[in-house]
Amino acid sequence: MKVVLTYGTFDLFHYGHIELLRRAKTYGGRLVVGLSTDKFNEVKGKRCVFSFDKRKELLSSIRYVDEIFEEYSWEQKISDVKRYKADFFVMGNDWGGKFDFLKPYCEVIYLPRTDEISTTLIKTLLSS
Ligand code: C2G
Repeated sequence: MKVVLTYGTFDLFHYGHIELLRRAKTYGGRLVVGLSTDKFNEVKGKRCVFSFDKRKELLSSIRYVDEIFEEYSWEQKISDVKRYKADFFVMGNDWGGKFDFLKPYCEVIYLPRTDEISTTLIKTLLSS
């Protein structure tokens, strides 16, 4: 069974996230998601509305997702690919090229983003 690996914050979960997870799952039978911890989101400069536990609870209700683990640093991906024996690493193309260092370990795929929706847009609409 092919294993697919992806990462994200998945705050204010929306169908752009679902579309990414749905398409990622088409590459293999098992989709494993590295969910950014609250601490790592600070490193990423992202202020989250929902805590890691809430974001994990929501993500684990998505049928495409088979396993969730903590993403706590930029440096953990190579060991994650090895640990989960990932065949594919899939991210939205806003990350295009950024994770090519994983190419020796698995196939790296950047999928088109779902542009009409974003967490930033939702936050803007909520604050207006
Ligand atoms: N995404 C998308 N379309 C959107 C919004 C997000 O395809 N409208 C994709 C992103 O490209 C990413 C995934 O959904 O692949 C999760 O998005 P975020 O939660 O914003 O994740 P991000 O903050 O980009 O964190 O180490 C990688 C990072 O953890 C990625």
